[in-house]
Amino acid sequence: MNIFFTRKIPQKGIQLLEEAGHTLTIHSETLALTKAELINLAKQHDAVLSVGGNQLDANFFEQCKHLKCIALMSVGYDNVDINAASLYKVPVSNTSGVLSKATSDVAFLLMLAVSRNAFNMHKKIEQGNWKGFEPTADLGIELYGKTLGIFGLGRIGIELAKKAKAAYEMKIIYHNRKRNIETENLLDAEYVSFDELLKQSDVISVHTNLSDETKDIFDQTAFKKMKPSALFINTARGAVHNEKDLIDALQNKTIWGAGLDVTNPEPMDKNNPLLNLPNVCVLPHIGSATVETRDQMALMAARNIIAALNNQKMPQVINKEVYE
Ligand code: 8YV
Repeated sequence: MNIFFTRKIPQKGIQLLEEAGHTLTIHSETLALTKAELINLAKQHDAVLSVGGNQLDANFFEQCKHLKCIALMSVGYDNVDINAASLYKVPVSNTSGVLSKATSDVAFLLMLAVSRNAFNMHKKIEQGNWKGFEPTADLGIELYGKTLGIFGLGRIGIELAKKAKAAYEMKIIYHNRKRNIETENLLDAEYVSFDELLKQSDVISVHTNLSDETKDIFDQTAFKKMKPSALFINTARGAVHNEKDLIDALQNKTIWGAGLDVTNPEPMDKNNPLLNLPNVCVLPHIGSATVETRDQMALMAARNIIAALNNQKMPQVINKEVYE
């Protein structure tokens, strides 16, 4: 059958699909396709492997209800109208599980980098400003024994909590829509309200999905409730924090620093004021970007397509209701 890829994926995934006898069309340019271009291409194929934030809205599914499946090469699916996919009986799968370790590594990296202002220190040398030893300058904040507040304690948050406990004996608190006693017991974590998460955390790390409920939830009001020494880390989705309010909070020293692997929009403009603030580190959405993880993601997406094209249930299907 014919499969359309919205971007080039690691060879292992391509090979698996070719060995299964499918014909692949790969859009290998970095620039994302427009909605109309994607609909037009999807109409000529049996399945779509979607990488990156292509907006698959109700109109897409209405026009492409012939599709046997959509396989996302991501855990997040905020770019997909899942209700519309279900309405038109198109199964959609994601790659949940395989990227938790790599993404939590980036959250951990940002925590450390921001707590010691590593990226600005690099810039300091680059700009010729390292003049000598200054005992009271360039001081960071230590993480040992501090409180890590996780907003959205799922697979990625659990991996981060494990590292923070093992390396820094951090106390773990979390806020989710629902309490998860099993995870609490595993991590010795404490469930708190969103307000308490803001007030008690020395580091807040965001691992929630993006929804109407979580969009802009970290706004001026939220930042004002945080400690002036607090770090804000987001490796989930850029729209969970309000960028203008975050910039104000950093400029006014309402909070101490921020580490972002996600921005809104992506890519971020090179003149964005965040890039010139102290105690800030911004990365270009590299959470899952390791050779090992991207191979696993490509293989998982490919296996899901193979299942769907064999009229079997996709192992990582999101909208299970299509099979009922
Ligand atoms: C992906 C991600 O690299 O899985 C996710 O949700 O954000 C990243 O791992 C990105 O979405 C590309 O599809």
